[in-house]
Amino acid sequence: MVSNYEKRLEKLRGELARQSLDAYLCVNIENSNHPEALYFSGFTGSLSVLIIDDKRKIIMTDSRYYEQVKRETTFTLVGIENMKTGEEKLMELLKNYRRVGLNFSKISHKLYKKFEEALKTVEFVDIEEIISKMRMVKSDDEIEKIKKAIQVTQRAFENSLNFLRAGITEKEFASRLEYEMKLLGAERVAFSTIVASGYRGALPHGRASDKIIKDGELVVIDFGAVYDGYCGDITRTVAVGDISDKEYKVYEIVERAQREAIRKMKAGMTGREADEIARNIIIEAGFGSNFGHSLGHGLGIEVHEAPAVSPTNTDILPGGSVVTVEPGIYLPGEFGVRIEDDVLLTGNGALLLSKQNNLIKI
Ligand SMILES: [Mn+2]
Repeated sequence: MVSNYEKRLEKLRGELARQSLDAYLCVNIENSNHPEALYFSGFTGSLSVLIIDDKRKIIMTDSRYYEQVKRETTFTLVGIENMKTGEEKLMELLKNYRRVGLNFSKISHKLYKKFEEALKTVEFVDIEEIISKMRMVKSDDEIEKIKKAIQVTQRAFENSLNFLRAGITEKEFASRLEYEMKLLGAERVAFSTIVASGYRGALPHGRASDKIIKDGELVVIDFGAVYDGYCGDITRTVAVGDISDKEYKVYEIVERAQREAIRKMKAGMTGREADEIARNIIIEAGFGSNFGHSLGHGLGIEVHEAPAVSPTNTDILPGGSVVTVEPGIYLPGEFGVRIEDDVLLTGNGALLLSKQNNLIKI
């Protein structure tokens, strides 16, 4: 049976040939956890260099990871004894290629300059778009992993809800939620948990602070677990005690915008068209200027990846992509509301991967 990794390599090799590239390079040194190292090889360590050409698939790493490489990948291991000899070996492996493709957005300027300096006859070509197009369309095993990450994310929230009440700080709730994610098997959190209560809810990315959650506040909680290398990403806005009519009204608008977007979205639409479904509802309700961010983003190995579900994305959202749907309304000095669920896009529509809730009141 051909593994998913073999399928990805075959596709990559096809792309390399089309672009007259001799090899693909992924340098996972300075930006640990380079998503492509996991995507193409299955390797989860913090240091690796991948070189893939039409025949070979090489992984370079140091002795901390020799055993792990054997367990996780089918790549040929080239050991790095120290950084100096490691660099020499790498330059030696690359020097006979004419054109090498790599993702320019994932390499530091410093390291890139070093490559140019040492390998004057090699042309480096940016293949960010090719890689991102490949990664947008999830394989079955990736969808299963994302589902599992979302499940852990959602269950952790359910398990921590009875801890949420007036009188505790945002950080205390965030810690509880993150603890429950870990308890359910999350390897880490996908991003710093957002708990933004009352007026802080108007900060779309308000990380949990020392603020005490008060009775009568809306609390925006945005959280995600990483499971088996893949991310979940969910936002719930919870009412602690009695909230005002205005807060109910705004919540209802965001909810309607989100439900409608999920009901109408499908593969083949552009990112802008999908974004507009929710945005138009919010504009018509008179809150257009209070929804500053895009409707959603791709979800996978990275918590924010392609495709963007945004007013500026005129490209088509492909079938098999997993995206978030997260409209929000933010009223500075007052409160904020955001509701986020994750969907798999198909030609027939958007399949919900998370479980929607009605307004949760505590
Ligand atoms: Mn998100």
